[in-house]
Amino acid sequence: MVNVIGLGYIGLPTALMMASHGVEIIGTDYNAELVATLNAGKTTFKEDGLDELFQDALKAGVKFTTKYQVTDTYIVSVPTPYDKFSKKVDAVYVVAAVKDVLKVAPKGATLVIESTVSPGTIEKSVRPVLEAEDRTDINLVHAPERIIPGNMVYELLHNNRTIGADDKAIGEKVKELYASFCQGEIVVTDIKTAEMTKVVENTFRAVNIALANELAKICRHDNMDVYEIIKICNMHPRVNILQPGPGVGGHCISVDPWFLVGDYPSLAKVIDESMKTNDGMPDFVLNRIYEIMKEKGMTDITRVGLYGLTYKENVDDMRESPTLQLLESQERHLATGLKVYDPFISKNVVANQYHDLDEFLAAVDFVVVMVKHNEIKENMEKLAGKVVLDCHNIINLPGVYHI
Ligand code: SAJ
Repeated sequence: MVNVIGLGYIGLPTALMMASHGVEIIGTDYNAELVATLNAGKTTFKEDGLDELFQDALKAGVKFTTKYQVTDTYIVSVPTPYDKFSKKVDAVYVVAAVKDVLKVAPKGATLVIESTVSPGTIEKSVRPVLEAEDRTDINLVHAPERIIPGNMVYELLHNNRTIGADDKAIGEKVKELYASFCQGEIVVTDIKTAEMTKVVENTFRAVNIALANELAKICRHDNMDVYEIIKICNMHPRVNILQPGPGVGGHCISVDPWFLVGDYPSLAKVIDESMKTNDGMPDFVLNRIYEIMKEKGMTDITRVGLYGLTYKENVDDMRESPTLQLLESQERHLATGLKVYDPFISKNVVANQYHDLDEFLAAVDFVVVMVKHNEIKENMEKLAGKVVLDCHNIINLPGVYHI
């Protein structure tokens, strides 16, 4: 039996996927409300294919509880926040989960950590816990998750995986467990390498997006079309530039690269600058709104609306969302009034928020497309006659502004 600790964005799909592939699974979370929701047969967030997977897993006997189980294998998938000032990873939840596991884990059990951590964190923060409790019999493994919100179920099945272990034989055993559902290649390596690869993957994407964002600024300055330029460059067989946007959100690409800056401040220069470039994009968009309003002779900020609140398209996840960052920046400039709408956010989370596309569009003259949800692509004609700032180059109407 495998006890999955932490039933959030990663732990829940992982637990369900393993259960539906014949692994006996008990999921544990300290949040009693979340456990009650799952036990009432409901999932806790929206994700393509998750509800179907949940039903399969229930049929296969998956269970949810707040209690840690006595078993031979644990998978820890709890969040790893970072300290905004030092930029270092804060392994507090991982350490707390490990301590709780140690209270019940039998001798020789395997403890797999899926949570993203910076290189050396397991050595510095987790191993000392085992040593202090005299539990060096526990086998430590790091199997960083790699799935993308919006396509989690597919990616869990198909992505290649990395398993880092002290002991190759234990690594191979864990590989077998993941191979129960994972159709990708599974590489076994050491723990620190596994930690580093995960952070580097997200850093690669962050630096690439930062390049696209910087190109967008250069092109804006000299009146060139950044999208046309990136499209042509990407026709080169060895060039693959990502897309500029209104900022980088989510809990990974906008966070993990900071771990390297926090741990290696004098070495991680390109990464540091890239992160600052991406973090500066919501302000850049705010400034574009100002410029366009001036050009159009508009003065009423309450006639300007932001389309999209989530950190990316077609998900309901708002963590580190560029729109929230832009609104915060507006507030910091002692301004208010921007209207907001997102089809995926039914609760009121910000001021002046709308819950119906038509009502939202009726209330504004200027629409800023912050997120490229399918909804706006399918209703593009409704933007005709409005001033539009399209931060993703998806609106095919005359006179549209870009970042
Ligand atoms: N973005 C751009 N331009 C682009 C692509 C993305 O501005 O060309 C923005 C998005 O709008 C979004 C942010 O970047 O705000 C991040 O979105 P994303 O879809 O690129 O990635 P995440 O954060 O949802 O998921 C990433 C994935 N990592 C990589 O692709 C290297 C995923 O595989 C990881 O599992 C996940 O981070 C994680 O948990 O680490």
